[in-house]
Amino acid sequence: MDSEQRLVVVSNRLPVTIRRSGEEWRVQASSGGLVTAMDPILRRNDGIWIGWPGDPSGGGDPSRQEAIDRAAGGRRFIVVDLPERVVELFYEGYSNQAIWPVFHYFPAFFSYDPEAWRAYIEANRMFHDVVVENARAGDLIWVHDYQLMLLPAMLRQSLPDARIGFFLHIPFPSSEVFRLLPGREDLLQGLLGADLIAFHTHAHLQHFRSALLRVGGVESRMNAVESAGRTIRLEALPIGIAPEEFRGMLEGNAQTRHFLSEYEERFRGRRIIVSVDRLDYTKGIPLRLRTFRRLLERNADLRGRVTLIQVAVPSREKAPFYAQLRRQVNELVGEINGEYAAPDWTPVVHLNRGISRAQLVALYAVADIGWVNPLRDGMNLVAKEYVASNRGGGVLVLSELTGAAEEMGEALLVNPFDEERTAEAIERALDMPVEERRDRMEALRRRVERNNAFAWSERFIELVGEAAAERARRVEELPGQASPEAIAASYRAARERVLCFSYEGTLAPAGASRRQSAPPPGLEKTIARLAADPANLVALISVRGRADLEQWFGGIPGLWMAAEHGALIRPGGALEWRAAHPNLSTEWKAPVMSVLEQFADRAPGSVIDEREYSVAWHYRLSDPQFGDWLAGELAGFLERMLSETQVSAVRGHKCVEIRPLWIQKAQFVEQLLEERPGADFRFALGSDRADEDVFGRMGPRAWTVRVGRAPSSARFWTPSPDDAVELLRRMAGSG
Ligand code: GDG
Repeated sequence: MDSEQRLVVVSNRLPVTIRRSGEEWRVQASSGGLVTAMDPILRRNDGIWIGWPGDPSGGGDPSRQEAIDRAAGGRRFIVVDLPERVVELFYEGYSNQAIWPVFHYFPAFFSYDPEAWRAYIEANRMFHDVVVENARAGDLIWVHDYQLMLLPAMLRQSLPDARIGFFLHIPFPSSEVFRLLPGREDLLQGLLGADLIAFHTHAHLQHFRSALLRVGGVESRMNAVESAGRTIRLEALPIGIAPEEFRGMLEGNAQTRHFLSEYEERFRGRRIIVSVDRLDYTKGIPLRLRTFRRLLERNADLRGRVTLIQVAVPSREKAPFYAQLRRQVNELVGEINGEYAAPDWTPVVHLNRGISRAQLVALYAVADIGWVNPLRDGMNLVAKEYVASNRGGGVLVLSELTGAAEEMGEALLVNPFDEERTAEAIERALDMPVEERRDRMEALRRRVERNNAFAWSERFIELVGEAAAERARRVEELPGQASPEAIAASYRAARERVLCFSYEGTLAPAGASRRQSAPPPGLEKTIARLAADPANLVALISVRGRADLEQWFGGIPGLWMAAEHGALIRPGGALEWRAAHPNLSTEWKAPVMSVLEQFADRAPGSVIDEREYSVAWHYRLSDPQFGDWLAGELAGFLERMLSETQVSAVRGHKCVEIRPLWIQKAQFVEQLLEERPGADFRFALGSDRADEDVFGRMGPRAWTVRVGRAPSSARFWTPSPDDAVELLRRMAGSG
């Protein structure tokens, strides 16, 4: 990052816990994957970190900030004070009892309380307020994790130009599971406020895209999605660690070296297996213990020779299931040790507490096996830390249900639910020849070093920068918002006018049937008023057939109408319709209809709309993913089938249109302009790709307005068909 760009990290927890102890404030570093990854980056980037300090009771005491600043050592921490009730409902409630279990595929552990959902919104709002208060122009705001999924959109509202990135540290589940969550649409919309949304793996990213489509109805591309006129970049960016810290501690830290020699001495002649986790039901601790018991059961020779050292840091102790897990783990450890321990050997050394970093690194270094067993994990940093601390002789046994497994193929990958084969993998690791161990470890080590935390964060920051710059460029290219006053004033001042409106999606809803796209109340009257002014030439272009247009607008004298995209035209003042082209062959329709019928049968909810010169297949109500896939198949099939004809199949929004090549809206517009060559007010309203031609033909000084904000050759935009109708009303009222 260059020097004037400041990094603002926002996460639920600050990397420190601050508690009052008598008159004093105690500041203690906290552990966990996010802290491990972000702390070195913050130190490098001279940034600020905004988060909750882990204690609800400190708000308003200035001495607290002093204590934090003293402990921060050059970093800047800014506190979000969350009231106790909010912490309970937002953090322990919706975050940890709804999102956490659902995102980790534990729907049975999921519970929902509407009160907790409201607190989640409230807490995100509180984070928003603190960020907005502290943000400076040019900051890059990096929002972390599942507790703050609404924050990007809240920030986008208040800071429309801010550069915002979001990283999800936990898995994003299949849309089938994601949809269990009440609040799911809001979570998706919340994320879409960012410039970049990143996940650990491509699988998580694909699940997110599928949730966007199936839950949010939002289509996306492989690495981008459009929302509210912005392009949001999507990426898979596996997090790394700072490997040199581990090596540095092993080489130069006196404490670490002290523990190392102590452990080497204590476990001499024994093989060591190490595992380190937060005590969480996703980490697979009971399954590991059962597997270890099985290992001892079937290998009498390992008894007395292998020790499992298990560090399980207590976590979320107030939440249900965690106390139960703790009991279960203690019981299993008791059973195994009770059954197999000898006076000079304890099979499982279980530490139900955090240990110092120096101890941790020394343990990693002495361990013959690092055993990482989660039932689901976004990434898992312990696997990488074990590799970074290993001296070449160890073996990593890694659950394939972690994000880390995607990058760590040289580990022995296991399915933790399959106790038998996992036990076999441990046996294999224990027996593995030293060369193989070294080769595998070396390949892993190289990758852990290369894909480190700095490379990860630099890439993230770079991508947010790119995406934000692209957004800024597009904002400049986007049409400006239409001002009804300015348009009405220009209308009033003009002597002769041409007004041309597309219909579906512009003045009325786009629908597959006549009923769905019936005109909104009052539209006919407004158009009639405009058409009644002899200075005006007013025209309407629709997808629908002539009968519908006749019925809706046929009574308006002087109105020009084009049906079926311009295939049939009724000039102003005429009573008859005429085809826009002499070549009226419709022989192609019968074979096309029979193909369409087959496709419609395959996609429940889809409908065929047959008109005189064109046909469309709509699948708005069908399964979106299947519908899109089938539309691709259909368009491809028809393209081959119609290759020798003057007819083409075009994919539109949730539909495939089949129509002769000679049908073009722009020709109709040409005709209108020829009718009124002296018009000093030209106005066009449209909303889809075909309308771009219309805007182009109207000329550079015309009032061209697109409904919906998106890149367009129109000069202006207006939000919805209702606003477009309102615009016409303003003109009609000012003539
Ligand atoms: C989330 C995602 C993702 C653990 N015990 C001690 C200790 N630790 C440190 C480890 C490691 C960190 O805590 C745990 O990180 P994980 O990645 O294993 O797991 P989560 O906390 O669940 O993290 C995870 C991560 O975010 C990052 O994106 O990988 O999938 O769930 O750094 O070393 N540190 C010390 N003493 C301990 O007793 N000092």
